Amino acid sequence: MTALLDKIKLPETLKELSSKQLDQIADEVRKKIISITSKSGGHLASSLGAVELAVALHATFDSPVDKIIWDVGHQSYAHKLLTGRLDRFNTLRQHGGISGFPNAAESPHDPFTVGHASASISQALGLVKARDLNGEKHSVIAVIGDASLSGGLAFEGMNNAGGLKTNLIVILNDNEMAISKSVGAFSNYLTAVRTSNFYVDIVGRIEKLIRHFPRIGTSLFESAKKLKDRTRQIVLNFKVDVIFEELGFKYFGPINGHNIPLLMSTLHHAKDIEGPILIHVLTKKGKGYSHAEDDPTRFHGAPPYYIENGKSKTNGTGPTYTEIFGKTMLELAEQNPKVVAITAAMTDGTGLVEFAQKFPERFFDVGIAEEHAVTFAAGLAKGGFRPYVAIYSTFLQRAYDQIIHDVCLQNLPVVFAIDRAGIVGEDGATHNGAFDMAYLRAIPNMTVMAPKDEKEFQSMLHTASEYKGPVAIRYPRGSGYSAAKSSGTGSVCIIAIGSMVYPAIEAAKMFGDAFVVNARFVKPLDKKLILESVKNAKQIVTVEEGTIEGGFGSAVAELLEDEGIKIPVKRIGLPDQFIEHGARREILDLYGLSAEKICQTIKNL
Ligand SMILES: Cc1ncc(C[n+]2csc(CCOP(=O)(O)OP(=O)(O)O)c2C)c(N)n1
Repeated sequence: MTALLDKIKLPETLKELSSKQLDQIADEVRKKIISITSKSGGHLASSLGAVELAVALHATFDSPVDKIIWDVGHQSYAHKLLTGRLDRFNTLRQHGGISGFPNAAESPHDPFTVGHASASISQALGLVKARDLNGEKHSVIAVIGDASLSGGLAFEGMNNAGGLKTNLIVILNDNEMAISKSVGAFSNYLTAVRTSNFYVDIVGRIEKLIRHFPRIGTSLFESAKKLKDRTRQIVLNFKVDVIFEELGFKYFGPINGHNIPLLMSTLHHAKDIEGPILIHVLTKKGKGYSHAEDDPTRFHGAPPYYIENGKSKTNGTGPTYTEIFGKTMLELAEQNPKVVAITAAMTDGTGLVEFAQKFPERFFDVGIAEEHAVTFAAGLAKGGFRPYVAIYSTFLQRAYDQIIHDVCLQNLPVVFAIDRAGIVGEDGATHNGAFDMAYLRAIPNMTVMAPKDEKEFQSMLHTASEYKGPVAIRYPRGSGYSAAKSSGTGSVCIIAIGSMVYPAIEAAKMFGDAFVVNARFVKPLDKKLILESVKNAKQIVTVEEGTIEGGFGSAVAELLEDEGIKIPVKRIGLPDQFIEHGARREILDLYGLSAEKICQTIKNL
């Protein structure tokens, strides 16, 4: 039921509500998030943890004049519900529906379209400086999770902000979790801050006091403020050094991130303070839905589920590429003591949970730090190890210079296991792995492969363990084909790569007069195979699940041009645009990458 939510004009009216009514709003928002994600799937646990924070922010600030930036943005469902998207929220993550992440095209309340971690502070600081230069006065707020704060970009932003000394509010939403447990020294440091019991107790008392008087008078508020400042001082002097103060931020916290009056009083206070501020709020991932509280990792990004018992509604298909990767890594590690695995805060997502348990010494979760992950792998390779760096295609974009400078220039045997290459589906534009073939094939020394099915994937992973230089293996989301067979004869030669080999085979069958070449390599191209295959063709068609600009098809066209072959080439791939969210199958069909559409394109030639 959304009795109150439905009635009021959002977000403006939130300011007129009593604290009891705001609690009711939070409750209704929470129920809505659970009811919709149980059908659509989505980022439930993080969003539930940020409900009160979103209510307090919108009840305090004037979005969209004041700018609220949610880091990553997977936790922004409450923000969406409070900023004009209640009616359409039932379309969450569906094609043409509400995006699962902040999206500037969707609402003026979303300053940026986002999905990658650790960018909010830099984005906010840019807006802050633009505000100052324009002579404007509004507030700019970045909300960043404890794990996202550990990304290098966040530190770069803080470093700059602390130096510039202008008004910026950073809210550290600390739930001690990334997708799984937060890792690293910074996470340990935050634990030390959190467990400064003396301060927490005092804050608890202030909370109680304020709760008692929802519309507190100035004097009470002022004394609470003084008390808090004094307490903070004690923490500073006797408990832990608050690192944020050293970085030029005024630090407030830690405070209970589920207490709306306390959040609001702190935010009001923050509005009037000069310079950069960091408010440290403690939240619980999955708050208010017991199954998500108990298993926040599974409910970080969950498929549709039954509300009553939290069980997933989707039946497992065949083994996913991710699972095959995890299983093959165990084999490789058993065979070769030099094999090590690296993930950037995605142990579950990349299929490395079992590896981490079986080979804890040879497993490294480096946090949300893709750049570091790659350069760290370079060091391990230099030291005689065979690192497999498992990173989703979209997040590997972060580490481009590290791939070039630290791995390829040194020609080190680092294996890049690039999961979610191609269309990811419901997560949309920020998460699609559209560019890896184009961006990797430009780098000297790099070998880029893509398997057509599970078997080939396994053998590529094995081959990579013996290879002398850097290797990238890109594979799509979901399950593979057990063993797709290339086939046929005809006047059209379809040269397909990876996930598109099987649809190409289907298309060739439908068309009748075509045959398929499984290219396997994006770089170097299997020149002999391709030249041999196109010898008698009247038309060449390339198919890839990646951008058409400079991708696999471009590589084939360049090869044919270099060899003086004049057969026309039609390249089928993702168009030169950011591809929106929707079910993977639906999006592939929409952009011409289903068997039917590939066949249609060939017919049209
Ligand atoms: C650059 C980048 N790497 C990895 C991810 C995948 N990812 C999405 S959310 C998340 C964890 C975020 O944790 P935190 O910032 O603490 O927020 P919480 O979900 O706990 O609220 C990760 C690793 C990402 N979005 N961006």
